[in-house]
Amino acid sequence: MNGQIVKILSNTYFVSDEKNIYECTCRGKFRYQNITPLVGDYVLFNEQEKVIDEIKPRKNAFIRPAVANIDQAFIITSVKDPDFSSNLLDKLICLMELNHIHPIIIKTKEDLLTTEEKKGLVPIFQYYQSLGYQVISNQDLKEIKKMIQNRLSVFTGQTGAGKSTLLNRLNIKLNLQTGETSKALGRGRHTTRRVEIVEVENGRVLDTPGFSALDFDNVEKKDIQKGFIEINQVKCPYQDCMHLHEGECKVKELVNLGKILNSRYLTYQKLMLEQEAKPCKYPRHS
Ligand SMILES: Nc1nc2c(ncn2[C@@H]2O[C@H](COP(=O)(O)OP(=O)(O)OP(=O)(O)O)[C@@H](O)[C@H]2O)c(=O)[nH]1
Ligand SMILES: [Mg+2]
Ligand SMILES: [Zn+2]
Repeated sequence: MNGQIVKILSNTYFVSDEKNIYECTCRGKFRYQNITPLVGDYVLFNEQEKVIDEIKPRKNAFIRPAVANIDQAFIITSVKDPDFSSNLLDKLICLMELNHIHPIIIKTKEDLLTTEEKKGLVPIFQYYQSLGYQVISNQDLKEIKKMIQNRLSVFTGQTGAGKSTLLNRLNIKLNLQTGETSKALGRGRHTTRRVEIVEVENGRVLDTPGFSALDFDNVEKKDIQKGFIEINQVKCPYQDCMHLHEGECKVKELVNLGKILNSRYLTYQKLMLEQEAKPCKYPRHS
């Protein structure tokens, strides 16, 4: 039978065929083949024996959190408590772009801002919109419900940003655990500890503990550019310009002119320099 893994608890794989959920085990062969089943995996399983026989090819896969086959990502971005972090937002957008997953920004906690503070953020979010990223408020439940239909979406973002809270509002039957931000940040860990697919309005959503340890390990320095779409399309005089130390650089010029958001360039620069500093994981033998 065909199904999808919706939750994993130690060695139990919860497989849904859209009607029922079966608590399955896995064939030992996966271990030898070095395959780790992930939440989101489409599988062939035996409903009598309750065992997964085969994992179908993946559209995409992440290591932390371990999820597969995502159609779209909602980056849950709090503007206060925890404070708005352009750095995290840009890293998450970059990671999604590199995996060919369309990111959508959902703002939370605008109710905690003064009118002045709110005004200050307007041009920033407008900039993201100008890049083609939709920006919606977590108050706009109708729009969000429309967007999650018939897809597998992931909710990601900082701990305490309000991912589980929003899911609970989208489906009042869910009753997912939510936490006080100060406690979550103080503990340095997420209220949501596991990845789980939940059903919302004909769509499926993955509640996650965020992509806190962002996975840039397997990303090549040159690829980071592709995650910053406005930077990637600039043609510099020097063809292989990394837009870092080069002299005549159009990107840096556009940043100085305010055409490229400075905070995004800073995140780009930081990521590139971090990649540069990393020891080569797979040294080449001559
Ligand atoms: N004022 C305000 N508080 C909110 C809003 N959204 C969420 N919260 C609160 O923020 C706190 C954290 O929310 P959670 O939903 O647990 O956050 P999370 O993103 O799931 O966090 P992790 O599971 O730790 O990754 C809770 O106390 C929520 O009530 C909002 O729009 N406004
Ligand atoms: Mg949560
Ligand atoms: Zn350049």
